[in-house]
Amino acid sequence: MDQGHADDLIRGVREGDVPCVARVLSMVENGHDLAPVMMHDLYDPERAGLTVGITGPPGAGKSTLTSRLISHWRLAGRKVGVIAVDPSSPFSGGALLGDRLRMQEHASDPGVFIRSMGSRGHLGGLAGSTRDALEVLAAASYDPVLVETVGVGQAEVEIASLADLTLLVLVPGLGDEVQTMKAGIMEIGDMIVLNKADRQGIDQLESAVMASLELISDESRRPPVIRCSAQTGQGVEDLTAEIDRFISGMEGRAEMARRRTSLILESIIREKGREMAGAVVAERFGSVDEAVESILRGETTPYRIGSMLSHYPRRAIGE
Ligand SMILES: Nc1nc2c(ncn2[C@@H]2O[C@H](COP(=O)(O)OP(=O)(O)OP(=O)(O)O)[C@@H](O)[C@H]2O)c(=O)[nH]1
Ligand SMILES: [Mg+2]
Repeated sequence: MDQGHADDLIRGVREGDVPCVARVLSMVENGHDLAPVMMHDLYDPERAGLTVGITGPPGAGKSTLTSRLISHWRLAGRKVGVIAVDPSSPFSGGALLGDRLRMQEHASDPGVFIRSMGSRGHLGGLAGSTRDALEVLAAASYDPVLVETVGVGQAEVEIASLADLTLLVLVPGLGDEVQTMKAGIMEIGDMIVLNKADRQGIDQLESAVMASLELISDESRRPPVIRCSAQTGQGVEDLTAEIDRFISGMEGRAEMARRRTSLILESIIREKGREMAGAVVAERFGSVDEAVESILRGETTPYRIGSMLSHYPRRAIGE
């Protein structure tokens, strides 16, 4: 593909042409040579669209909630994008089975674009592709773009946190749900959604969450907590109202543009840092495994390799 064709695709994305959007997403996912050029052209830090990350433990009702949110914004006449990310799945492109089921009612709506992304065994890559996919869909005027990640591991949280606003979905009966929160999970969400409010145990969950939030000493940094039932729809309006409030509460667009740009740049620095360091190790030793063998033979240490990386291409300590 040449630059001319890339320009056509970029124009297509800006016009909201669905096949073009799908094509560009595939290029991003597959690490096509022209992907960075396209992203460079499409990136607009002050874009109007909002991206919303939805994360939480398996089965918390994230997809059901996503489906509710889609309905809400469709009624308001907005085009909605959805990216479903499952790091444990090698599949991508088509919707994952469960998500397809849960969001079926929207599958034939031309105003809704749903895309699944799997890891293909490369977690860092997945965060990068999701980050870029959010920008592509926003450039195609999907607003909001929702990104659902399965699970609350570091990778999933990193991915959901790439969005402008992150919802952490919790449910009654997580056992000692506060366990996970102790691991700092309360700091993930800009908003905490207590889903399955139609179930027993919702009061206990709320008390536990509130107690953990009290550990955040700066009250203004405590995320709002909203009860809802994605199944019955109860409380979903409160959630969408809170989301609207969140957006207007940020000191205008400028703050959001700065926060987003900083997240994206940090993510690219992490990704490229890993890539560059990996390439240097590969150049010197052949592979990480061979570097390990070299260390075991007493030829070097992990620290000297580290020093080599920080001084590359200059000389490292002791060389
Ligand atoms: N009672 C009740 N059940 C719900 C509610 N929301 C979702 N469920 C049910 O919980 C189950 C899991 O819902 P999903 O929406 O697939 O949950 P998820 O978090 O997307 O699950 P994964 O993507 O597999 O992590 C389904 O059987 C839903 O019908 C709710 O508010 N109340
Ligand atoms: Mg799901």
